[in-house]
Amino acid sequence: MDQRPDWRSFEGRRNKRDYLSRIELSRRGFLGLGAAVAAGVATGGFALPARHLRAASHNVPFVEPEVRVSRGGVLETTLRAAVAPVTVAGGTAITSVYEGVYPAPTLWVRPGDVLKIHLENGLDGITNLHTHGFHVSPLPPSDAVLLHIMPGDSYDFEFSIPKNHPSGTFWYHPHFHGLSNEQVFGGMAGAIIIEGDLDHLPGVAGLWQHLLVLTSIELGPDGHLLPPDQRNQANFLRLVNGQLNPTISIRPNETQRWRIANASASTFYNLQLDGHQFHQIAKDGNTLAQVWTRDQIVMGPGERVEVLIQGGPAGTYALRTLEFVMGGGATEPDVVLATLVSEGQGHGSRPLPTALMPFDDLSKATLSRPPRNITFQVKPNKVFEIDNQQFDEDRVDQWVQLGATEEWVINNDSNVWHPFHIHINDYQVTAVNGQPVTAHGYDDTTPVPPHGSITMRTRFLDYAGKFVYHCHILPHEDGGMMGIVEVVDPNAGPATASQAAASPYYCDLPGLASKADFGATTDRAISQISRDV
Ligand SMILES: [Cu+2]
Repeated sequence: MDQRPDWRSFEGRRNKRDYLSRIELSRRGFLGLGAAVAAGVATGGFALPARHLRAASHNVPFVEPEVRVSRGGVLETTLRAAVAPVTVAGGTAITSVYEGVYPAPTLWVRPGDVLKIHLENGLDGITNLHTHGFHVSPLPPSDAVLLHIMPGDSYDFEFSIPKNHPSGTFWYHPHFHGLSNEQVFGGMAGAIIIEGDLDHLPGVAGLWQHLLVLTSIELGPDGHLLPPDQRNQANFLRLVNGQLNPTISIRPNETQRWRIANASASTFYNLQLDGHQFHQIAKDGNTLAQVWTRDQIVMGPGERVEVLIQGGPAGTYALRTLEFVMGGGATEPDVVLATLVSEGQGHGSRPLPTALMPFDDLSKATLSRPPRNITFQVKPNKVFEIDNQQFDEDRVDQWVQLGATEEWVINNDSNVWHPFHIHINDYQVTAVNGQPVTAHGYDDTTPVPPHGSITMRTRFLDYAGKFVYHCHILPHEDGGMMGIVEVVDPNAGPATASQAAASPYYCDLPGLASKADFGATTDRAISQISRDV
């Protein structure tokens, strides 16, 4: 009954058959793997001279990950995490992936759907799963990143996506503290598309879409990840859907919608499409209030943007990431990510949308308490901290009352960029380095400048429980730059408190050191939980 993708989304010069052939193409790529693996092994595996290949690859047709679509309000699927030979940049890598593909399959759902994921851990390390950008429960079996899914075990996640959930581009990846970087860097990352309001807006509906999953990786001659101490960020292969510099085609004047996800573990991009502008319509799965046209877009790890591209005159254009100074002596290099070829019969140009979707402006909202200050710190010997503490899964760093409207100032007390990310509830950036800014919409991930700050406002709506906020450069996160927020429902009766106590999340309440922060109602709820523990 429920036929998705909604083919109306793919009207224009292509139709359902074209779309299916596109999936078929990626399937063929998958089926062709066997031969590629054999060849890779026979020739000693993978030997990618990074910079060399960057220039060498031409006319690689752009492919997109396999799509798994919900039917009748449910998407039930298995994600098996295991080390497998996969096609990366046209060669064979042997790395940790989901479902034997790099990047992972795209999950396509709608607001109100239930997403059921049977996660099998075929790795030799602990793993779990995070739905980045989802506003869903942080309690098991939902977006519970404090879960430990042991090697050989499996787990059935179930994400109930609210009916009023924003539509847009999201992604999933493992989140087990200490192994997040290795697993994501290896290739465990995939996109999630929530189809909804945005897809029906005039000027957006019916556009041909492309998904660009940006990842980076560094492989040794044997096709395995280089050991961490041998990696050099400047040499990472910067891939689009696992491909090195694929070719995307467009017609002159045609408008396409590109969903771009930075699913890399630690790479910043400074995107530019030569000869074109980005007409941005969404950020982090949130539709902007109006189209934001710009020449370059900086994207830290974890961020997503959706942009409209209007095909330029016939010709070839580079989608590149420009040099970006990370700080601390590190610089991201200028690399061509993909090539846009504008060719064929000119397309009747379509007007760009102007107004998109209003958002709930929190800049004048009444706050439930004084602002919180959170500070990212880098200490000697690669010790990464927030507020002078490394992550501890048994400690709650911020207690929040369910329904509260809060302002958080995220300070960066170091000389490198750190992308801030918080789970479950998105936020509105209201100031950068103390200077007020007018937001275009909500974020879930925002780069915090070196020795600077961002100020954001957020509402802790709908879901009580523990979740995390952290730097999304995953080596920093694994190094300790993460904290736990616990949202407590002040109206939770004894039954709820007792359920909470039965959850492993509540079995180890920390000392109530920051108790002074709480209002009386929150105190009461905490004391109920404590008694049950
Ligand atoms: Cu960081």
